[in-house]
Amino acid sequence: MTDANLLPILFVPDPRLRAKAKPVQPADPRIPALAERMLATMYKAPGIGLAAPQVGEMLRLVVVDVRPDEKRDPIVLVNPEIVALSKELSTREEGCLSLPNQFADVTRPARVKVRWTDLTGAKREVEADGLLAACLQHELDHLDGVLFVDHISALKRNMLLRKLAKELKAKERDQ
Ligand code: K1U
Ligand code: ZN
Repeated sequence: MTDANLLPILFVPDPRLRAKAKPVQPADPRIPALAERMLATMYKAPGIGLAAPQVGEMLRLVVVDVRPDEKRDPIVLVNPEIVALSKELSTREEGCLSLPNQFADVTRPARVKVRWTDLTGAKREVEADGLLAACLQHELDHLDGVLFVDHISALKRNMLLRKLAKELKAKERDQ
C-alpha cells in the first residue's frame, strides 16, 4: 500500500472527535477498503489502534494491533461492543494519535470482554487483559466521542490540552 492510501488523522479540538459514530450497516461495501487504509495509517503513525472517527469517518469501526513491531496480527472490529468489564482496575500510560506527544496515566478496568463482527460477517469475541484491554477500551471510547484525557483529573487534562494546543500552533507556524 502506498502513502497515497494513508488517511489524515484528526487532532483535538476537531469536533468530529467528540461526536458519536454510527453503526456500520451489514455488508457495507466501503468497509474492507476503509479498514485496510486505517491499518496502513495506524502502522505508519505508528500506533497500536485507530478508530474510524480519528480519520473523519463517523462509523463504528476500529483496527488494533498491539504488537506492531513483531509479525503483524491486525484485528478489524466492526460494530464492537463491550459485554463485560472487570471490577479490578489497572493503570497504564496512554497516548493518542489525535493528541500527538501527550501522555498520561489512565485507570480503567483491568479486563474486558468485547464482541464484534469481522470482515466476513462472522461474530467474534475476545477476553482481553493488559495492553490489549486498555487499547480496546481506548478505541471503543473514540466511537462515543470520549478521549483518554476524560479519564484523568481536570487539572491534568487542562495542562495537557494547553500543551497540545501550543505544540500544534508551533508546528503550524514552522511549516
Ligand atoms: O487511538 C489511538 O489514538 C491510538 C493509540 C492507542 C493506545 C495507546 C496506548 C494505550 C491505549 C491505546 C496509540 O497507538 S498511541 C501510540 C502507541 O501507544 C504506540 C505506538 C507504537 C508502538 C507502541 C505504542
Ligand atoms: Zn486515541
